[in-house]
Amino acid sequence: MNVVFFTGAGISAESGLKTFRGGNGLWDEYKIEDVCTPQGWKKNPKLVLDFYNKRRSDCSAAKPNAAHIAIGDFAKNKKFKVSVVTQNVDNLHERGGASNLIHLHGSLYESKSTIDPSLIYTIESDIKIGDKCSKGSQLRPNIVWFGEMLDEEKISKAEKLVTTADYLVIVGTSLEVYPAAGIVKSTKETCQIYYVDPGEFTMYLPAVKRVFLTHIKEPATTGVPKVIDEITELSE
Ligand code: BJW
Repeated sequence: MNVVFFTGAGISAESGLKTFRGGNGLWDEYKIEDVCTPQGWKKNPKLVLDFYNKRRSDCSAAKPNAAHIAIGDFAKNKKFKVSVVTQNVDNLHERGGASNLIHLHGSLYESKSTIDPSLIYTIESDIKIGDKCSKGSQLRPNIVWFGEMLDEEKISKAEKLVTTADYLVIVGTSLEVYPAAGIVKSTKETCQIYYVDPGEFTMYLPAVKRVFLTHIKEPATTGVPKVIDEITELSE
């Protein structure tokens, strides 16, 4: 049985990391165009670096919660092939034990050259103005900003995983940002879809697929373990 988890900022909310949208989200505190676009980077790189340096430091101080850990533990069950496709740039899935993981929007723990996108470096601490790649250009966070293309290999691998999923478990995402959200539409018609999120499911799904959708209107830390128990029972 193939089980794919597709996760967003909401899965890390109970670890203390902010979501983007909704009350008290990051986009209430910062202007998207200032910190999350190539134009913002050109205008004020220091502001962008400060934003991501703070996010990295907040993430390093946070701990994986019961949802990340439940997914990591579930991946050890040999009856299932478990994959995680995340929009998150934090590393809480890795620290919760997940393997077979795709980060669609990049990682807080990588920097990237501004002249050669193939030059990616693992980092633990701040990126500063004056930090350079091996070809001499300023380093930036390896994050996909609005208007930038996602890594084609990652998005097509994610789509393939979703196409073959018997269960798709969507956790903590508003499904507003494309092309990432679009992968939800790649499921086969018999795929059982769970949506674990206290908010509404607003995406259009054709009726043939919608009948297989279950909305667990709960926070991730209670909803995810429930879904995993249900999938385990259904497969016995
Ligand atoms: C809980 C909870 C708890 C709370 N438990 N749940 C098609 C149509 C329209 C627009 C476009 C389109 N295709 C492309 C676009 C443009 C654009 C886009 O999608 N815009 C829309 C917003 C309208 N997309 C892009 O620009 C993408 N690039 C691209 O398409 O390139 C090709 C192209 C280029 C030029 C022109 C056209 C095409 C790139 C998108 C990059 C997104 N980057 C960000 C920031 C970087 C990462 C970072 O800094 O962390 O990624 S934006 C931000 O949104 C971040 C997230 O990964 C992403 C998704 O957010 P997410 O995870 O869903 O969070 P929220 O806050 O929205 O939702 C949280 C949820 O949690 C809520 O539902 C809560 O209820 C829930 N929750 N507590 C469980 N305890």
